[in-house]
Amino acid sequence: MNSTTRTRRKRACRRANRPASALTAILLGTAVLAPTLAAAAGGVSVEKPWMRFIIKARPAAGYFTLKNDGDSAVELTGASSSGCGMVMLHQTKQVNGVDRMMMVKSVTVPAHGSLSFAPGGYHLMCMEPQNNMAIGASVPVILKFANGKTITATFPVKGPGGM
Ligand SMILES: [Cu+2]
Repeated sequence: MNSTTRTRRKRACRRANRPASALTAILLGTAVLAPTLAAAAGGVSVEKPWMRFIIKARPAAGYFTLKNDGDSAVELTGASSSGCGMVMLHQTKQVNGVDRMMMVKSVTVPAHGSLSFAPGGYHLMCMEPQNNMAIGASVPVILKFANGKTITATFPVKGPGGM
């Protein structure tokens, strides 16, 4: 990857992960009522997964809540998806009032705890949306943990506003 490509991706990435608008916040409220898609692996489950997709030329972002009902902490170390080309773990942080995205190597969910991947914070960065990434469709995402376990969850694909 040359530096021009990298810069372009970084910019696109920031756009794809803009903080939720007021409208999104309202829509997320209704999403709580949607059926929970969960796949347990050692007491760990994925709740309310979704992909925020804009257009194919821009990275999409994956959001969900990781719930750990187990007695020990779990460490998410990566993800992959047939809908994404490449998936990275990212975190958006506000620096001097500006949103900046950074790569994270892993994310730990404490025992009997949960962690949300949500607009403005942690997210899966789906670098190259594929043809199966379309609003109304779903893509499978495999979450990988430090203990060698994986969870495959179905992520419904929604537009920028969460619909
Ligand atoms: Cu990102």
